[in-house]
Amino acid sequence: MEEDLQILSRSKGGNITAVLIEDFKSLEKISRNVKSIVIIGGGFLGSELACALGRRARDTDLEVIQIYPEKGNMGKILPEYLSNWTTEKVRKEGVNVMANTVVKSAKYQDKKVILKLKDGQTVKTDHVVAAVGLEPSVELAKSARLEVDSDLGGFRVNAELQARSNIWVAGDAACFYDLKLGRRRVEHHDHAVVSGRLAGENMTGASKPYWHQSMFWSDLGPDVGYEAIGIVDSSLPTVGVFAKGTAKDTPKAVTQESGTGIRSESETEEIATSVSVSAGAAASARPPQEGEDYGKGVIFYLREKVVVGILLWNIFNRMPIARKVIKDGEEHDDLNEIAKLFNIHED
Ligand SMILES: *[C@@H]1O[C@H](CO)[C@@H](O)[C@H](O)[C@H]1NC(C)=O
Ligand SMILES: CC(=O)N[C@H]1CO[C@H](CO)[C@@H](O)[C@@H]1O
Repeated sequence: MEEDLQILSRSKGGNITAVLIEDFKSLEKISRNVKSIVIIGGGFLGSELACALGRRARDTDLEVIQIYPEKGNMGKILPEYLSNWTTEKVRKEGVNVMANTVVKSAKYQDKKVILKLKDGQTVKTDHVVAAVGLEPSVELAKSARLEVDSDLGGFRVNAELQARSNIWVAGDAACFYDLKLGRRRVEHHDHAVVSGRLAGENMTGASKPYWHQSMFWSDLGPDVGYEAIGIVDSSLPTVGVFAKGTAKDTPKAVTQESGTGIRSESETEEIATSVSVSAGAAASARPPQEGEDYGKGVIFYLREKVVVGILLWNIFNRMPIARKVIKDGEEHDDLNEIAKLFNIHED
C-alpha cells in the first residue's frame, strides 16, 4: 500500500478505525470477523483498502462498500475517462462503490453503524474506515512565529525548505516553492524522504533548492498500478497515450520480478541521461477511445502546453525519464513523440 496512512476520524467508540500500522493490523483482524465494512474516501488509501478488502470478500461473505463524493475512484488524480474505467475495475474487485455522495450522519444502533447519505440512502454496516485525507499539524506556527500557507496549508518555506533562519521544514508539513512547478505541498512517502534529505543538507550548508522531483505510486489490486511525478491533478488538461497491456504490465508481475513483494523504493538521484527511442515504437500509440481497455500508458498533465505532471499507468521503473521531461520544462507540440521515450510498446 502507498504510505498515505493518515486518517483523521478516530472515535472513542471503537467502530471507526484510523489507519496506522496497528490500525491496519486490527482492521485485518476485524475484516475476518464482520459481515460488512464501509470505507469512506475515494483517494489513495480508500481505493487501495477497498480493493484489498474486496478481493478478500470474494471468498467470504464480507460486504465491502466504498463511499466518496467524487464521480469515480481517484477522481482528483485521474482524468475522468480513466477514473470511470478504474471505478469499474474496483467494482470487479468485489467492492460496492457508491460514488457522488457523502455521509451526512452516523449513529450506532443494535450493534450496527447506520450511515445516512446526502442522497437519502441509508447504509448499515459493522465497521467504518474513514480514509479522508490529512491536515498538516501546524501548531508550532504560533510559538515559533512561522507562516502558514492559507491555500495549501502547511508551513510556508522557500525553495531551500527554510521557514526562517535556522528553521527548515520537510515532508507534508512543508508548503515549499518548487523552482519548476511553483508553490506546492506534497503528501507522499517519497517526498518525505527527498525533502527530509534536502532540509538536512541545507542545515549543514548545502544551499540546494528543491530540484529532485519526488514520485508516488499506487496499486489497485494486482492488475492495475501507476507511478506519478509532478503535478498530477485531474483538473488540468491531460493527454493520454495508451497501448495494449500484457500480464507482464501489472504491479503483480513487477513485484514478483523484484522478488521482494514490494515494488516501491525511494528513488536515488538517478538521472536519465540518454533516452533511447525504439524505431516505430509509438506506431500504435494513440489517444484513448471510448470503451477501451487501458492496458498501459502515459498521461501528461499540462499547464500552458508545458508538461507539469506525468502518470505512468502500468508502466514501471521509468521515473527517471518522466523526471527529465518535467525538468526540461519545454513546450511540446506532439506529445506522442514524448510518449515514445517511455518505450511503451516494448517489454
Ligand atoms: C464517466 O461516468 C459518468 C457516470 O457514469 C458519465 O456520466 C461520464 O460521461 C463518464 N465520462 C467519461 C469521460 O467517460
Ligand atoms: C546552514 C546553511 O548554510 N544553510 C543554508 C541552506 O540554504 C539556504 C538557502 O540557500 C541558505 O540561506 C542557508 O544559509
